[in-house]
Amino acid sequence: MLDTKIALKELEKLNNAPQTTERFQKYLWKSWALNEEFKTMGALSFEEKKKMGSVLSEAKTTLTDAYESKERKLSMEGINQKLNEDLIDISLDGKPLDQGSYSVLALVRREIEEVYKWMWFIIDYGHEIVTKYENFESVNIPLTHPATEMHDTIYLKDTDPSGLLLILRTHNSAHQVEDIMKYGVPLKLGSPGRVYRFENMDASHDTMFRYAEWLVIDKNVSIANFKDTMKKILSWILWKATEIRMRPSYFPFVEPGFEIDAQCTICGGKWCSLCKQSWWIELVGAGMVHPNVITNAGLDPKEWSGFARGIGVSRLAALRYGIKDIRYFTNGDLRFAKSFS
Ligand code: FA5
Repeated sequence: MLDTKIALKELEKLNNAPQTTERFQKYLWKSWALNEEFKTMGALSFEEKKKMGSVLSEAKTTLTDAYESKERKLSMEGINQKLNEDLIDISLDGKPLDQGSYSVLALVRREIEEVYKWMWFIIDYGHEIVTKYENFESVNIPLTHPATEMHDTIYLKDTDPSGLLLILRTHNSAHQVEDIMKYGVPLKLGSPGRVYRFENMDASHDTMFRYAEWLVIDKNVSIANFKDTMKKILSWILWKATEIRMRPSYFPFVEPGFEIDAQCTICGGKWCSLCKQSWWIELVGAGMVHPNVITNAGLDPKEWSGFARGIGVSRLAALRYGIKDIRYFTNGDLRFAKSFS
């Protein structure tokens, strides 16, 4: 007869889960001694059968329970061993991930957008490809103006569906008429974005630079309104206290027109490539919106007036961070790009 104690001892010796299952199935279950014992019961009397049956059933239960608890134990041990092997020591320094960073220009643009929002301006980025008409004629720049000639403007080979020449916008003033018609009046509109010019490059001139346009159309808008908002914007974005000067200038789409310069915060006028020893850096072109632009937008210039300004964001960022050459912003040098985030 099967000795349960011997079978239990054998089970105890096994120390891996697959082997235990195999042994249990082959030896203790399918062809195990118990089965043989059950087979012999046919020849026994009723009383003997009853006795034997109860002994064998108890042995079967004991062995099955022992097997199941052994299997559970082994599988827990297996899991624990795996966990120990895969243990990650979180006290060790990890490998640093290579993190991206914002470019200086993106940081300054975001701040300009904050100022727009703070002053309740709608923001519309416009589009970098515009028709020659939008860029020039819609804002009262006659096609005979030198700015429309090839040396200032980058032309595309394509035309728009109506056959108008396409160019890369040279300023966001190109959207003034379209935006007045799109949003209606009164209007306070901010338009930041890249602009493109066919330029001789130097420390303060690039062929692509960041620009931000401000346009206000309302009744009775005055130069005082313009000056007040200009002061607030520059003191917010420039950080450093620096002298600002406003001087008369000419743009065909304003009357009168002004330019605003800031004192060079980098060299204080001694010498640097950005201001070229002139002390002043031109930052803004501006003026009171020309009646012809207001008429082009379908409004009566006797009723509606406004001011507009275009800020050179690349130069503004250079002054703010003391960068001597705006071409650093776009030359792809990661050491420069990463040093501002
Ligand atoms: C204009 O583009 C006008 N549209 C501004 C304006 C808007 C006038 C609304 C009146 C009413 P300007 O060409 O001066 O103006 O350019 C505006 C500013 O962009 C300049 O003051 C300067 O800060 C900057 N800027 C001009 N050319 C470059 C360049 N090549 N690279 C970097 N910044 C430039």
